[in-house]
Amino acid sequence: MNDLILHHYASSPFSEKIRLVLGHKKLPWKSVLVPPIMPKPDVLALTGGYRKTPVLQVGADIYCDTTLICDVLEHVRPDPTLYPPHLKGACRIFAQWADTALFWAAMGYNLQPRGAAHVFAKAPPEAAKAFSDDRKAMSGTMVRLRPGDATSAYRSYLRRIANMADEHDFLFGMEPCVADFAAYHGIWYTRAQVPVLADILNATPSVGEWANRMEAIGHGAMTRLTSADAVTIAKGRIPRRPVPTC
Ligand SMILES: N[C@@H](CCC(=O)N[C@@H](CS)C(=O)NCC(=O)O)C(=O)O
Repeated sequence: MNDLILHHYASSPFSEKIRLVLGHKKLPWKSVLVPPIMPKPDVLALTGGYRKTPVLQVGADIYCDTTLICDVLEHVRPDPTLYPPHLKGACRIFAQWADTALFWAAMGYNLQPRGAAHVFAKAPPEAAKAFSDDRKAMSGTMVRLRPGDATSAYRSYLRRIANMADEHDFLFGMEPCVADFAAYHGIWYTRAQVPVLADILNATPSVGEWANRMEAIGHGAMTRLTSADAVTIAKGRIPRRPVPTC
């Protein structure tokens, strides 16, 4: 089995989703830190143009998008499962909602001016502008929620998650499934990256307790690798043949 190589950066919420899945499945992994903004020559060389984060590399195979990466990791180590049989449909549909509606509400709230000022407080002044320009260029015509709308939506979504966390340790039962990992990462950003805005969580204590349980899963056994070494590994391996999925 080739090593699992995650191309990611520390403050990336979708990367946190996968770091925790790796920890939950007790899969050892190699960490390649990538730039949060363009240019990303090694990432693009591996992916053929996809620039988002994270990306999973297994030998010469490159997997883009965390929904696919979760499936790959489930295939590599089925136990503990991300998709309990009786919840297979519900947890995937919930995860899709969490990775989109919940994520964009959370990030619209997290990166309102006070949050962005906190994130870039220790960076040179041009860093905030470079980040904002990069994301505008990446998003094209996508309409982002205004901070006030994002705050209302986030608050309401947190109440819905609290309804679930009030009932059991994790959202769908006593063990985490893909729904928990997808719901957690935007909330992780609030707690870990913009603690100045974390008071929004005070109204839903069970969400904080659930988030503590998610955080406790940890990232498992990780060792570092340079992106140049990752490219060399990809060059030296033969890609697997695609397998049909259903
Ligand atoms: N649908 C994608 C979304 C990934 C995503 O939007 N990641 C953010 C970082 S958390 C990103 O790519 N930002 C731009 C970048 O890193 O270049 C997935 O599930 O992997």
